[in-house]
Amino acid sequence: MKGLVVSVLIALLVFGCTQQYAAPNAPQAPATTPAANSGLQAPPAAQASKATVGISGFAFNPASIEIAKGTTVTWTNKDSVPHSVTSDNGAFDTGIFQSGGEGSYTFNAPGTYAYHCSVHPSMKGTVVVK
Ligand SMILES: [Cu+2]
Repeated sequence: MKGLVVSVLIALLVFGCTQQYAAPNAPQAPATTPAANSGLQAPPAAQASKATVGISGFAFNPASIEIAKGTTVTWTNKDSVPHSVTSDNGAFDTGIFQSGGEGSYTFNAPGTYAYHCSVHPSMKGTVVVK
């Protein structure tokens, strides 16, 4: 009896595996272009530059940063209260994010972007995009 149970279990295991591998009859994506071009290293479409600004002690740190256009800036809230990163002229707004949260924005146009925290307007910072 015990041997039968083991046999059934093995049969189930084998069947389960076989079925798993045999079942997908889905059309395979044609492995054309990526493999064919594998020798060519395409240049990164856009340099996904990143920068980070911490928020602690009710201050942006660093308060002013200079970045290349196309850079995504991420602000990380290290305080115990919510903050936001809100453009002074309405160009962008991360919305309010909680302690431990973060907000980000990608700057695609050169310029000087002054911002503040909508919860604490005395908190100010600047992003200079070259
Ligand atoms: Cu704040």
